[in-house]
Amino acid sequence: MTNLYSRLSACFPDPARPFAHLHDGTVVSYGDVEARSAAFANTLRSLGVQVGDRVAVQAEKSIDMLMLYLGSLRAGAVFLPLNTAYTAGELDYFMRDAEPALFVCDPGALAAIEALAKEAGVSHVATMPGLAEQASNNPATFATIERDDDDLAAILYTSGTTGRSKGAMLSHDNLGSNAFMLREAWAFTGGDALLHALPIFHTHGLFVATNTILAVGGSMIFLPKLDPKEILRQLPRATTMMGVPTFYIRLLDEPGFTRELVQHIRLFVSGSAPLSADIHREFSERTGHAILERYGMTETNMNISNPYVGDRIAGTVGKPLPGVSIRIADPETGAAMPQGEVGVIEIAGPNVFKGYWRMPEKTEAEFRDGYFISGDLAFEDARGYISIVGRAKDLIISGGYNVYPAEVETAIDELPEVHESAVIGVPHRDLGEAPVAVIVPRDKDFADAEAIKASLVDKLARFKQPRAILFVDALPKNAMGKVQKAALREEHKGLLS
Ligand code: MCA
Ligand code: AMP
Repeated sequence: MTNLYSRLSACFPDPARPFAHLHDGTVVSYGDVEARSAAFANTLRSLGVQVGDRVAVQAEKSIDMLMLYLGSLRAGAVFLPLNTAYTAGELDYFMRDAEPALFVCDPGALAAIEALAKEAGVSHVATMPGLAEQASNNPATFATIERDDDDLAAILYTSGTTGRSKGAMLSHDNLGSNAFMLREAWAFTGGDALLHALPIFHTHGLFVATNTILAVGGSMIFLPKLDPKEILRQLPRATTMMGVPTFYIRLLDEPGFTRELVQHIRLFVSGSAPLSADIHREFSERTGHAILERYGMTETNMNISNPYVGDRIAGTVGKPLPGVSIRIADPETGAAMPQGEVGVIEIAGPNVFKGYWRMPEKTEAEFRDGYFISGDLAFEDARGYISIVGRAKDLIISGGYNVYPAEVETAIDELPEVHESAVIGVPHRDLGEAPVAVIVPRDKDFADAEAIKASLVDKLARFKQPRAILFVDALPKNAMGKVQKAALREEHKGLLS
């Protein structure tokens, strides 16, 4: 039994038990999960989606989208969720690269997506509500297709240092092994009610939160997005919550976020970006709860975590999770670093992905001795706790979304007004860090930041667009001609605070 859905559904409780409490008061039961996911699997079949075909989805968060995810697993298809912020130009790339058999979008985007799909050779486009309606007319039973451990369950795109996005191929066992391990590590039970305000097109909201709840037959309070006031209203019904650091920063800004409100909560989890030790402490002083910080990646799911029982140490991501092998390696040679010294985190285990979609050379380049090279720099202390101190990769994480400077620089450098540019991450209280562009214009008198911003609107998702644009005569470079980003980061570190 290796189809992820079969493994999860073996843990489902009585069909009458709730799986999701929706914003409008609707309760989705485990019986509904079984029936709706079957109906979506039948719908995929009726549209000609075959085992191994990609089902791409760019749609607002909804329970139907989750049921489509489960239906896709059951039909043996490969689920491919896409950030709702992606622009047409970005989607064009994903369509051509992934060649989905079906692209599912929001109704408002249908005309634009159909035009793109035609160009890219994608034969079927449907809207999420349209697909849901078709599902309502399809049988509510489906014999889940048997899959092997290594067969693909999902592809999630992650940007790359060279600017081209790579599709991380995740197998049924990559996702299954991680979900079943996490339920033990974080002591999830069928009595848990998880406050879910994360997007469901990324690992955190789709796999870490949802699969773990399904693996214990627990329930979710399923919210469309992060709305701190709504979180305050819903917290009394929850037992646990997962979020990126921005979630906790915004909750701390709410005067109504008090110790009394959360005294019954058993666990707050943070990940996807560094949680500052200050926020960890402030949260603990306000609520009495030590946030459990953990470390993961799209390519590997969850790797390292502070303990459920034991000290959760601010500024650390904890210890390797069960079954996950971590080494802190010399970035050049791969040799293990002595304790206390900084090296690159390398990861092996059943959680590690099957490679990048149709990029065997890139895949090979990112593995060493069977370990995936994360690009995150860290050290281990005498107690075995790991602290992440930086990144060997040029990556900015804004509110939990990854922004690769190379991609933004390419878009900026294409503009006729620009000679060259450097994009850096600058500290931002709410988002952790945010992109800032430092531009050398062709005409030294050009300094129209708004014009540059306007030119990027259609090219880059909003979260990738620079929060500030600076004009300079020249970029600082080393003897090799490489831009000294560290110097730029230091110079502009106070810009957004
Ligand atoms: C929205 N905007 C952003 C971001 N989100 N800009 C920069 N960074 C962002 N993360 C834009 C909006 O388009 C809007 O643009 C403007 O900022 C203000 O929006 P706001 O209302 O503040 O946004 P929001 O809706 O409140 O969203 C902020 C958010 C959200 C709650 C932090 O981005 C979020 O839910 N992030 C979670 C991401 C996540 O799940 N990451 C997990 C990746 P305008 O001004 O034009 O209107 S998985 C992962 O990393 C690994 C595997 C792991 O370890 O988990
Ligand atoms: P993604 O590609 O979206 O999966 O993002 C993965 C990256 O997020 C990692 O390589 C880290 O740089 C970062 N990340 C995730 N969790 C943490 C954390 N707890 N602390 C610091 N960085 C993190």
